[in-house]
Amino acid sequence: MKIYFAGSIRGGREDAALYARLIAYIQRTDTVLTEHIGNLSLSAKEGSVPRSLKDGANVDQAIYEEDSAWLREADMVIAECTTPSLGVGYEMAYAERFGKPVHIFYDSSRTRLSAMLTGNEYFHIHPYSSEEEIYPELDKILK
Ligand code: 6K6
Repeated sequence: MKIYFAGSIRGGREDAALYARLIAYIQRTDTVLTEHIGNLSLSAKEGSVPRSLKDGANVDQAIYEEDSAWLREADMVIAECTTPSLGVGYEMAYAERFGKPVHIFYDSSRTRLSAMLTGNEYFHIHPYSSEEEIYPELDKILK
């Protein structure tokens, strides 16, 4: 399957190492379209830009166009939502609009997820209290 993995960038990079571990786990069996989410050298201030972008291009517009095309191409969306992110919230709604299955993970001891996600039965919500709980859930989802 082609998986769109979503995680916070400008919302804060506190969980970037976790994103990298989850992406590596998913990549054992499936394709992750958004490997860069786990890039530890990418800061919330976004020092680097994708290599494919030419000088002078509107970087944010290119990010939006590339990511929304990947969302339409994906078979499934998996999001780690412990660090709140406007971009990830937008992606959840975009995926719903295009009928993509959406699995949302969050650490319930660190955050209360928005009611706009927990209150929408479309989304598959997976609260966890330790990282080890995530991997068996991923196994079930990716089967
Ligand atoms: C450079 C290198 C890697 O990434 C960059 C530039 N920034 C982005 N590149 C790709 N996707 C992005 C970038 N910034 C935000 N996104 C998308 O929005 C991702 O798919 C994330 O799931 C989500 C994060 O949103 P914010 O609001 O936390 O930035």
